[in-house]
Formats: sequence, structure tokens, C-alpha cells
Amino acid sequence: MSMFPSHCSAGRRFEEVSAPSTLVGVTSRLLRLPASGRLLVATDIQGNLRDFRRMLELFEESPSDNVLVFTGDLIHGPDEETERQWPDYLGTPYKDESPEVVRQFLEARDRYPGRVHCLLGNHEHAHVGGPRTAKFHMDEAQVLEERMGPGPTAALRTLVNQLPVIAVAPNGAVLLHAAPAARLSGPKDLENIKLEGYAYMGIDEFFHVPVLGATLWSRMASAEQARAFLSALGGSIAIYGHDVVREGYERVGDEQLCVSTSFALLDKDKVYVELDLAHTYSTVHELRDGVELKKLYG
Ligand SMILES: [Mn+2]
Repeated sequence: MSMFPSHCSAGRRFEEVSAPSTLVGVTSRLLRLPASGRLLVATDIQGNLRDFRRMLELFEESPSDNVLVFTGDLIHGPDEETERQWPDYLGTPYKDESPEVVRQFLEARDRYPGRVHCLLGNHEHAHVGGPRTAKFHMDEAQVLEERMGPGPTAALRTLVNQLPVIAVAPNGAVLLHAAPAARLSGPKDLENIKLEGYAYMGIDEFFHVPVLGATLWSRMASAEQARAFLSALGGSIAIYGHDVVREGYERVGDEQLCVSTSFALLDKDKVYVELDLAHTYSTVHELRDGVELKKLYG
């Protein structure tokens, strides 16, 4: 196992910053977004502190009007070997700063109550009983927890246990981590979701777990699946990441938009979504290049 620098002093600050959230119990797995303001959506940060901070800066241009949602996989970036021999397919090189991303996310969430959110991704789920992710390490959750130490690890697990799985906005937008392939009959299916108990399950097996399996791991959904999913939640368009889209985003049919804000992209191709929460979107074709689909650096 590789050696990581000590984060003792950072850990102390981490606990102080996250203290208020420990008073909150498990929150709803369905996040209901407001009917006015601007919605900023970012996907798959995977420990990239610079890209995380860029999204936070964009949000902070108008923190009383904006709502920022990360759609999961804030954490788990490249290992040291990958950092040394950076492959082209991983886009612009960066170091994994997952502990600091988590610390700053908690800080921002507490500083702007109700306006900064993260949905559950498969990489977060691995910390509270989801299948172990192995993109850069055999067990990325274990490696990150060893790096963070006990205090920040406890804060991370508390955070992950509280994360919503899906966000819905009155403007028709439904946000989730992966493709909208899960069978849902309605918002009630999101109550009583159990996060723990899948750590030793293979992905193929976990994929069949109702709601969570597809919502956290699906790389694609058929038009029929997407329409049924959206209709169960009263939405019209689904926005998600999890997969890599080299060009920054891809429309799938009329209902789906897969977005890549950070992971495995070159800086020039990274895209986030900005929607008007007071304007209804009926199809993903209404989202315009440069208006709703915006370059992270550009
Ligand atoms: Mn993912």
C-alpha cells in the first residue's frame, strides 16, 4: 500500500466544520429543488480539487440565487503510479485530493444551507456498505479512509449516509448519478432505501438491487426506461454522469443528458449544466450549447 502524507491538522478543521451536520438524522433520499433561481449541475469530480473549486466559485457568484448539485463521485481519484505515468485517456492530469474535496464540500454545505448538495454516487456508496470500487486501487474506500484518518472518515460516512439519491426540480429536471434505468413506481420507492450490506457483492449482482443498483451503476437507459423513470417522478429530462463523454455531454433521445464535468476529460472539454429553475424544460434538445451547457473553463 502506498504512503500518504499526514492530514492531522486538516482533520481537526474537518471535524469542526462538519459538526452541525451530525445533529441531522438520515434525510430523505429525494431532494426537492426550488422553483426559482439558477441550478448548477456538476458530475464526477473524483477528487479533482481544482474542478470542485471552480464549480464552487461559479456558485458563489450568486449564492442566494444559485443552487449547486454534484451528482456523486466527488471522491476517489488517480493513485500515485497513475499520477507518475499519466495516460492520455484520463484527460488533463491532476492529483487526487479527495480528503480536501470532502472537507470543502462540508464547509460549503454548512455555509450555504440548502443550496449546496451532493447526490450519492457509486464511489460514495462504497464507504457505507456499497460494492467496493476498484478504479485505481483494489479497494478505494479503504485506501481513502486510511489516508483521511478516523475523524474525517467518520464525518465522510455521516455525510454519505445522509446523501439524497435523486433530485427533482419543478422545471422538469431530474438529477441522478447514473443513467435513469431503474424501475420506479413513484417517489415512495425512494423511502427506506438501505445503503449498507452490499460490500462483498459483485457489480453484476448489485445491479439487480431495486432502485440503487441501476441508479448508481447504469451506463445507459433505453428511451422506454427513461420515460417510465421520469414519469414516476413527474420530470421530463434526466441529467447524470457516471460514464465519460469525451466531448463534455451527450444527448440520448429526448429525455437524457449525460454530462462530464471533470473526470477523464481535458480541461477545454469539461462541461457543467446551468438551468433556470423557473423555466420548464420538455426535452434535452432545449438545452443550448454555451447557454445551459457551459464549459467549466471557457
Ligand atoms: Mn460513478
